Amino acid sequence: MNRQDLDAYWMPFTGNRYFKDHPIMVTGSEGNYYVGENNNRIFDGLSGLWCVGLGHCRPEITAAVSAQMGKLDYAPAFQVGHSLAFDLANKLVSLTPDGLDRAFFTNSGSESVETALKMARAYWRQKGQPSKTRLIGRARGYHGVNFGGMSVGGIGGNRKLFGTGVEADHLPHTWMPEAAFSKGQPTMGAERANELEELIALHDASNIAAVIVEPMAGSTGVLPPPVGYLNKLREICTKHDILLIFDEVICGFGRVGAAFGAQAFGVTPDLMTIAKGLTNGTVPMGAVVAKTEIYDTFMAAGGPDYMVEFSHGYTYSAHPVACAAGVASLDLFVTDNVVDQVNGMSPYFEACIHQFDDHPLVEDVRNFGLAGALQIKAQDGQPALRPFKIFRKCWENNVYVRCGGNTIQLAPPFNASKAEIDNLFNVLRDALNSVDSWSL
Ligand code: PXG
Ligand code: PLP
Repeated sequence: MNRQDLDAYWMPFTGNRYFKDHPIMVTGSEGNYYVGENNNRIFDGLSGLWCVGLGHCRPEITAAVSAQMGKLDYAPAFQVGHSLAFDLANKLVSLTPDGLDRAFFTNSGSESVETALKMARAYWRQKGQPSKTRLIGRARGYHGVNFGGMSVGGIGGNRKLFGTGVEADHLPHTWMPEAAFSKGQPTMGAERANELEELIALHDASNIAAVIVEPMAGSTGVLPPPVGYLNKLREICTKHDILLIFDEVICGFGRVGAAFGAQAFGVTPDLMTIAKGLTNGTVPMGAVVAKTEIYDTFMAAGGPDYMVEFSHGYTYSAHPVACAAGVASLDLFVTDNVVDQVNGMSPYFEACIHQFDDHPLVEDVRNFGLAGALQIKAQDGQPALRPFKIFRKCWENNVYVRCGGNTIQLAPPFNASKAEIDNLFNVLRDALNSVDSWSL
């Protein structure tokens, strides 16, 4: 493409100026690989943006989506149903923890977060406790980019340009230098959950609607929860009648070696937000799964039966094509035995990633399930520079890894072989070793 043909598209979360001077493009995808412009095959070391865990262009999903396009391309989301939406909800709640049995569909993780936050506030209002409106997130939490999610999120760079959002407080993050190079969950840091008691002392539980956290923070650099941390959050929320929301957008559908983070870490939230793996990334879709009691509260307070109980929804909620992709993806999640795949490969992945523990440019290595991150030492006071260069170097060598802040993040497809994992880490090591001899 000519340089000027790249101008019109304002790319998301991208350094547009560097990109358009040094574009990298994909032309196709198959299995665990992208096809590059020279017909080269590029290993997908982050499963897209954490969403294509089942691998690309799975024929079962392609067939379901193609057939759906020719059969029912759109259905009004409000006041009209189609059977795939109900099928998908049933399959979804068969995977979520017992008691989380009501699914509300959205089109992305960000929309799922907005939906869950609104559900939480409205729930308390319907229960006759309208002062319970405050929302609590966590430093280094990522909950998408819309106003609510941005506000409960704990990433300065995603907030500082955008002015006042939704009022929110933040728990401290769980990263501790003393726990660097932990394998899997750190054994220290659970006490940071007690900060929730401090926020409750400050605001009073009668003013707090919900706490939202990722079970394992993903995009801020793979931060597995310290052992016991989520249990403490659960106990405190239960004690004070505060809803606990797990943002499972990355953890969901196998990445952490269970259907959801809730099962992997043995803690059940009141609401969970999901997206990404729900359709294996193929068609945009998300969902909020709520406890039955939350749904029942809305129904009981809803007035006459024909009245809308929850004034919320999207034109494309439960879009038929997305539902077709979702049903096919959840079927593959089961028939591929994704949970076994991930638990089978994660010890090898852990051993490989921790071979970087003594690398001079690496200041922490974190992993859980088939997710991992290398925290890279800053260069010239620029924490994101080396990771960006490493990403570009790996790409040149036909491996896609993600740079985010001061980290390199890895989330290979669930069926990645040992040879593919070896190649991923070999290319990454070469990039780390040569990164300082190369300037942008
Ligand atoms: N919550 C969590 C926990 C997420 O990881 C969202 C909400 C928002 O989802 P949408 O679909 O609106 O993007 C996410 C998304 C990265 C990366 O590089 C991570 C995400 C998105 C893009 C890049 O790690 N997570
Ligand atoms: N803006 C306008 C003018 C609309 O009419 C609508 C939906 O009807 C929206 C925004 C919201 O769009 P969506 O339902 O796709 O989120």
